[in-house]
Amino acid sequence: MQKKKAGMPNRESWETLWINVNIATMVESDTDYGAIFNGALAVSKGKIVWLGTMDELAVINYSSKQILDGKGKWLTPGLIDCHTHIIYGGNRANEFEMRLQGKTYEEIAFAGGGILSTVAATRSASEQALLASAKPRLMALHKEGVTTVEIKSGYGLNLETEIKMLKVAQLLEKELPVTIKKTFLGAHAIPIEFQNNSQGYINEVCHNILPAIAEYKLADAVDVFCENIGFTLDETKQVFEVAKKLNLPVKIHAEQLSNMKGSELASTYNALSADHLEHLCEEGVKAMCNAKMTAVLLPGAYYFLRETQLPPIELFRHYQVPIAIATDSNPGSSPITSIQLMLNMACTLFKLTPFEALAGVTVNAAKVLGIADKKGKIAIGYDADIACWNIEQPAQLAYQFGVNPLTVLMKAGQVVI
Ligand code: DI6
Ligand code: FE
Repeated sequence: MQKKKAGMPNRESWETLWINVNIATMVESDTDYGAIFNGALAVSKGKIVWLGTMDELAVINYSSKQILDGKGKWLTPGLIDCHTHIIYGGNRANEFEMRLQGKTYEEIAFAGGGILSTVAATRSASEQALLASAKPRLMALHKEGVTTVEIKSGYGLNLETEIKMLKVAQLLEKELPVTIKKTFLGAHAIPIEFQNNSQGYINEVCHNILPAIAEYKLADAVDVFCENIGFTLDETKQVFEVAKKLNLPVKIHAEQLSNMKGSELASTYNALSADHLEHLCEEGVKAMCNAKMTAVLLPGAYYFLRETQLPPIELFRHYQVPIAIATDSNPGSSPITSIQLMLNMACTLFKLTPFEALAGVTVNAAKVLGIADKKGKIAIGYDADIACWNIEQPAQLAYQFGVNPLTVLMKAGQVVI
């Protein structure tokens, strides 16, 4: 440690300094948004190294290579979409039309459409074709301030195609300045070759596909679609047991269409999150609270499937289960690539406050991805993934939809938009 000589404070030397900004730090505090008004923020080597008010900055001896004058705009953490399925072949506009004529999502799935039709299109698509169709989806999210995205596999349902999907996810990270977290969702549907033999497919997932994915280090987490059109509790448990042995954290698609108690099962594996949750009961909320899980709510799927059963928001608040919000971007139940629309829908459809909605795509979304120690907040030592918005108050991010107020996006300390 260098000693400070009296009267000669050390000179701080920074790479980039934001000045004249209001900052929604999203650091837990009694103040909404953890706001710093008329603030400044310094970045070096991809990290946030200083933040405070302009008055505090005025008494510091500093230099900065680059100065960005925010002129009163707002900074938030770069947004995090913690639940997506953006890599897939084809589209399901025909099923959308069928649903408008009265068929339900479940009926279409039981008749061999739904996820399985996307599986067929994904199996026959080349790696390059999947990359080319996923990139504009990721770009659409990125242009709205997203700097971290979780992407699930699950439209391959065999080793070859699950690997292909996860490799495309890896490639996307090289194409755009977005951190990608990859989730293996092999237990998404029962593939045609295992029709009426779900246990046979679960054996394949547990003994062949998942161990290989883990060996190739292609996944950061393991997800299961626990549902009447997906997998039973017992089948889910078998997959979680293997994930546990392989040291991979788990999460679950649960209680979307029915209450199968998937969230409670997931809580016994200290799952990162349970996602959807429209049909979750109080016991499930308590179990999630005890296991410190996060609830991921997906208003896009609720909207697109014209669901009417609301997730138990009041219970999440009561038991202090953190709430994350994500697009669930996928071809069947949420063909949506707008995180800003999700902020709006989280408030209009689920009655979250604009603050809760923003926490859902920052601090709480980071928890879901196991990166809460470096992303999702504006705090010293955190990654300098920062969005600058042309708004007068943070509630505008959820209030309006259609005009994109993003003016600058910084990823790991570099201005990328
Ligand atoms: N729940 C969902 O919302 C997506 N997968 C899942 O398990 C929907 C997948 C699809 O319909 O293609
Ligand atoms: Fe999903």
